[in-house]
Amino acid sequence: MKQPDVLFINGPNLNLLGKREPQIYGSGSYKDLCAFIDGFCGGAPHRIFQSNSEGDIIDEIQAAPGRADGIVINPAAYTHTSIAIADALRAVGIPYVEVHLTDPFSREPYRRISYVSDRALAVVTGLGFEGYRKAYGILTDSLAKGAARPADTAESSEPEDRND
Ligand code: CA2
Repeated sequence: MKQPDVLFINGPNLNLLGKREPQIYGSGSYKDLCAFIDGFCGGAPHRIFQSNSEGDIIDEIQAAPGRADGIVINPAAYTHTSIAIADALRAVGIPYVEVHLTDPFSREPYRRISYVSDRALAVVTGLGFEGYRKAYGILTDSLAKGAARPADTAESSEPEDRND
């Protein structure tokens, strides 16, 4: 069977990993995280995307149908604020797993809400980099068992690049 193509999305400030607050987020850099992801994906197709901009993350999610079979997303602080990112994930209908380096739900009260959790296949928290491997395993196992893929959820074949 074809190996699933997985899109990893990392939200704002994760590019600072290793440079600030190592006591919270660990000492590994963002480059180290990308190398870790590349390592456990082996030869399987994947793409890693990071942005500090909510709109760019939404554009990446909207571009995913036809390119990715599943998404592993750490929306970072947008987890707790962005109905727009949650709407984009819901709109494209691609299976996704939410991952966090820390356990935001046991931190400050303002981190206890996630707008993306309710539709996630799973939410992986508190495992540092290892959480990405766990999230990838959950996602790929679920895809192998037939979790909905973009083609399965598409309701029409209307042109996609119109703005009207
Ligand atoms: O634990 C996680 O993965 C978070 O998604 C990280 C977010 C935070 O807002 C969420 O509540 C939980 C913050 C990412 C910022 O990463 C930094 C890394 C180094 C230095 C400063 C921030």
